[in-house]
Amino acid sequence: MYSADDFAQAPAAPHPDLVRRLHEVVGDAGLVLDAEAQAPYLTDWLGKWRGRAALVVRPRDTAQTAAVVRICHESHTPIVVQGGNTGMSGGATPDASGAQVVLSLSRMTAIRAVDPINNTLTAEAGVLLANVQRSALEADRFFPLSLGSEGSCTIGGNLATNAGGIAVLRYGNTRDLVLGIEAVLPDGRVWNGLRALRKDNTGYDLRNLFIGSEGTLGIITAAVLKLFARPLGRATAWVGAASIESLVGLLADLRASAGERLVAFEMMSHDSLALVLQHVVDTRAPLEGAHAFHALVELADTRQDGLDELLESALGAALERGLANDVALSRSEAQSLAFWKIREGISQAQVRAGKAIKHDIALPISSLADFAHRAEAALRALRPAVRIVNFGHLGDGNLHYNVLVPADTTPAALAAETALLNRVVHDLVSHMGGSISAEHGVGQLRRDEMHHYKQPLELELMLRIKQALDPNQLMNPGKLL
Ligand code: FAD
Ligand code: 2HG
Ligand code: ZN
Repeated sequence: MYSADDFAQAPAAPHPDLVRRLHEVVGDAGLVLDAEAQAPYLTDWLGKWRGRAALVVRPRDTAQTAAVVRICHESHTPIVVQGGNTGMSGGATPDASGAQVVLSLSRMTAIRAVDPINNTLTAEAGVLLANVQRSALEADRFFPLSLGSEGSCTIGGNLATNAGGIAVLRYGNTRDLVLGIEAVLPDGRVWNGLRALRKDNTGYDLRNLFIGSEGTLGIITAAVLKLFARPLGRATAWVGAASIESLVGLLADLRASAGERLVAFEMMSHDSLALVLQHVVDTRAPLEGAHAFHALVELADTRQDGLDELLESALGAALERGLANDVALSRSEAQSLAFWKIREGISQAQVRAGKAIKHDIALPISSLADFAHRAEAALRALRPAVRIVNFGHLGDGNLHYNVLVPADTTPAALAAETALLNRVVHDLVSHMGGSISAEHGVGQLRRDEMHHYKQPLELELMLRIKQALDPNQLMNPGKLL
């Protein structure tokens, strides 16, 4: 993480020969040289990381991307790939050297094909996730990946981070939603793996190497995505509960009674809800009274019949068993949207309330309550007044167990506090068999911790793969490994 002092304001001076050669490939429209125009590419959406770039290149298609990468390969110029720049781990921000080229996929926005019989859609990497969803709906199909950032993140970024989101318990992570990819390798060759097959056992799964590799092995330029039946019925409810244990019990009951129709089970603590109500306009508490924890639950099906009744009777049983203390069933689309606005407002509320030390952890669902108790006890032993913002995708075992510190905390104090609290939370996660990065990736944020929490053998194998694909270390250096 750079401090403001490390960040020189003057733009880097790229080698004129590099500029000339790249200009020959992408033209005026594909080069961003001006310091002001470059600025948004040089920091992340939180302003947490800042860097400089030799220049920003925006190729229009795969051929241009390949030509740009070839030039960078020949001139030993490192590349930072960028999609929508909504990542949470600093993976898309260049370093402070000014030697790196930022390669933005933002002009590669074509939907190449939609095949409703094969249930597939082929999109270029720069297509916004919301546009992939829309194109699927236009073909009377459904693409289920859904994140708070879906209006700004790209499908290439989703693939590169193996993004999760709110429907993982039903449809899986991004990795589970892809059949094939096209990628430009670090030497500029194009691998066409755009197969639209649900069965293909012809050796190592190269596609899955690139998915989740955060721009360190190559550039994903297009993908064949899986489509699903379009859900026409939805039932949404807000649940107040006394504990995470109760919500985990409710989740198990709903999975048993609703099966595949349970598509989302999101959790937030009382403090997370309070933060949204205080900082996000047009939000109000869905339930009267104070509840220690809340869940936003959604069922969906290709037909509406019986869905409301199913949710109502399952939640009625939960109230009787004490798994829920109060319930609000959504009676309209507007009410469902109001519930989701609260859930999706937590990131924004944290930004407005201070600085968040973020933890994006995964554990077996059965361990989540125990983890939350132990983590809180350990944090409070060090910092009795600590502000914990505990929320996340309970349905798939992923908590955003964040800690808020005041906005005026100095960078040095924040760095020290982050190191201390990360160690407390991540040691516990590791001890309990969990992951320190469930869905946001490693980037710069977790890179140094990888040595502590990843098995040496796993790290060694990852380094060997990196060496095999990118021997000159030109793809996103300083990230992930
Ligand atoms: P970027 O931020 O541009 O890049 C992310 C990483 O991928 C970088 O390492 C970059 O180098 C690499 N990369 C980007 N494109 C390519 C490519 N074409 N080829 C190779 N490498 C590439 N994430 C979740 O998982 N779940 C959530 O619920 C979620 N909610 C969010 C809510 C908000 C409000 C915000 C701001 C973010 C949220 N995120 C969430 C994080 C973020 O949106 C995801 O990580 C997303 O997948 C990043 O996509 P992007 O296009 O913005 O990628
Ligand atoms: C979410 O689930 C995102 O809302 C963001 O993954 C989490 O702000 C965060 O820490
Ligand atoms: Zn999340």
